Amino acid sequence: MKRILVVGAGGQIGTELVPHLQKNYGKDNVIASDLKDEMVEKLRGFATTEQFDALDEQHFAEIVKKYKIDTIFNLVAMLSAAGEARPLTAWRLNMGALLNSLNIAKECGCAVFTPSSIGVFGESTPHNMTPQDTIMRPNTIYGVCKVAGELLSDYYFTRFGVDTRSVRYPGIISSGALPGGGTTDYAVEVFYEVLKNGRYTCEVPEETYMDMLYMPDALDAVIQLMEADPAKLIHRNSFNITSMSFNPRELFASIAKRIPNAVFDYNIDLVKAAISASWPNKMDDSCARAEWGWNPKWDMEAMIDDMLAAIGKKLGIS
Ligand code: AKB
Repeated sequence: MKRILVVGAGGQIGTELVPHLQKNYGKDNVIASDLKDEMVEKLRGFATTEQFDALDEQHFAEIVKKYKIDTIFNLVAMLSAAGEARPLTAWRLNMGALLNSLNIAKECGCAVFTPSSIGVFGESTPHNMTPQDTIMRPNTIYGVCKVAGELLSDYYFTRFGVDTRSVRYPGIISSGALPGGGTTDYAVEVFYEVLKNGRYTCEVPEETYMDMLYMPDALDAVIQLMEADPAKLIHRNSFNITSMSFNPRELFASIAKRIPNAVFDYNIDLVKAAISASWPNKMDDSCARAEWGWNPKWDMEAMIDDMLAAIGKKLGIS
């Protein structure tokens, strides 16, 4: 990976992945793109930036050729809860951006990284120590797109030799850009709300376990996987990865140890409740560990300390 294009770079992952890639591969070798004006404006502050619609294959291909790109990071996605409000738009966006990435990669000889998600799993999947290879029958459009995307990416690898690789991200917790439209967003929102207002109302039921990952581990995973020796990869699309699993009650109890006056209550969103109940409680990520050395560093307690410090600073509170 020497010449990198990050598509959909203005979101939660992209705004931190771009600087991380710049640090590892050089500032001039990373191009950040997005469709929305405000995202492009934000990216312009620290990266070479292009504005285009990932659904416009011709424009997308022109950018890949213009910068002699050899690796595409396709981060374009409508997330799980937002997708349920607009399923057809979610399908067109999520699958269209992936299909264009794969076709352009085939034409231009690029590698492709597209995040998959715990959203590939559903009610019939084993919920505890969810295996790498197991039942994938999601009941969200987001999950349907991610399962189709994994299959399509493997197909482009076996049929056309495109170097496609991916991880199944759990909820990603970060202090940079906010996530939007996801079921796991509560685990980020809570930090802003308790620091600003001293309270948080959660839309996910208090006993629902989900896997989570702190952003520094999520970023390391991308580089480790993309740099991994292809001969060692038994799987490609996509690897289970996780570093912590908790439910809202446990997370809030740990935050309350640091902020004793914080108040937590619940106003359950039925869509998020159904989605979160269908996802794993905890995944088995041993294949990622064995095949490319996945070894996350952050647990829940360390993550909470870091998030409170980072967001407190951002809000000018501490
Ligand atoms: C979501 O909640 O939709 C995402 C995900 C787990 O893929 N954060």
